[in-house]
Amino acid sequence: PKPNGDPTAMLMKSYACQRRTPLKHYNSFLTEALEILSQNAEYNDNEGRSVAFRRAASVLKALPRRVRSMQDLRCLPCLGDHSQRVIKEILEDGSSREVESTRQSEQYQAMKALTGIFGVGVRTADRWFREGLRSPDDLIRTGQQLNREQQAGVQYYDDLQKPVTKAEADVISDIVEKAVHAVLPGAEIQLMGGFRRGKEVGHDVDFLITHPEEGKEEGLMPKITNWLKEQGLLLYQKTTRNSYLEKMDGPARASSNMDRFERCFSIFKLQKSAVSCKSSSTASAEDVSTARESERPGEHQSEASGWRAVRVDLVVSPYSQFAFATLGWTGSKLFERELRRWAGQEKHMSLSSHALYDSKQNLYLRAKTEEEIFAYLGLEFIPPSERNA
Ligand code: TTP
Ligand code: MN
Ligand code: MN
Ligand code: MN
Repeated sequence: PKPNGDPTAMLMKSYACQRRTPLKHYNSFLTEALEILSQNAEYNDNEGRSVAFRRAASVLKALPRRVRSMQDLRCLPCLGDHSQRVIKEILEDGSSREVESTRQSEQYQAMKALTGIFGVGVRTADRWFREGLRSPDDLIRTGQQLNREQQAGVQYYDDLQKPVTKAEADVISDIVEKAVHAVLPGAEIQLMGGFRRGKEVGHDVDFLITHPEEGKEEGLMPKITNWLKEQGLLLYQKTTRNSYLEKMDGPARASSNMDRFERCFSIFKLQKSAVSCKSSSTASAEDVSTARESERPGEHQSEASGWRAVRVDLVVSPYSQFAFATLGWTGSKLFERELRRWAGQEKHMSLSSHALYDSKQNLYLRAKTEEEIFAYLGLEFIPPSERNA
């Protein structure tokens, strides 16, 4: 091969926000393996290692072809020794022993099951794991103390494990639009997260809501949730109010990228008939007759009923912050993380879902569109469908 090697490899930029990453790519056989190691590092509270594996996987997602030999990886950024070892083993043997033993390990499987419960993070799951608990069943069996969120998480566990389809997301979009317009005509609603990036399934449905007249959006969330409750469409909701202007009150949670919008974590009750009508798919009658008996007492069995539970996130943003909120809520999570790292390390700017601050000029930069924000950051605009880093 020529010393210059593969021209596409030469062009691979090192920040994920500098690259186009489509949803479908050529290297899932490698990225799935690296993402298991990333996930496992997260379960072990090793964030640095977790991000390193995730960045390595992300580079492979951006390649225009399948990796066939280690030669194909020359000149690629973000591939550390450990990731390269794993890739080499998969290319040579078809699988990696480290990945397979992680996948099979009791800790990995239990942490996956426990953190898979709505309202349960790594810390809580790890404490339960060390107490010998392995699954939602174990929590019920041993009568663990659960908060309201976790109770809902256990109650609707099976439903919430099932991927949400685009057809279901579209039905929920119609419902959210109806709710929002009933309480605030003129408000704007935008589908966010994975579905905005073109995913066909997701773990939840995310919405961003605003109103072109600044201030009209204040106090909107309780009105929306009350309307939904009255219609019998909400199984669970927890609203946290906007705290963006209260930053100075308490100690800033420095490394947290949680934003401070008025927001609602909820679980919707979605009628299956509404979805089969809309997507005209073949469904229902047979599904109902094959419903299995409940294995967990007190848990909703979706197969036996005409509805399922779906996780929905609602966020309300003032119009002046809408572009930043849109960028911040589109994801992917790695893409967001890389945008912020780029802003800080390369541009001496600070990006959040609320604003972009320029430390050199000492001022906040205004933006009406995502395109303007990319331009401020000196980045080529990457459309949502290519932010699947
Ligand atoms: P998620 O809904 O968690 O992820 P997703 O939609 O990309 O994927 P999935 O299909 O599994 O649902 O988050 C959506 C975006 O919201 C994500 O890009 C990051 C952003 N976000 C915040 O800005 N603040 C938060 O506190 C959280 C949880 C997410
Ligand atoms: Mn290592
Ligand atoms: Mn989502
Ligand atoms: Mn979400």
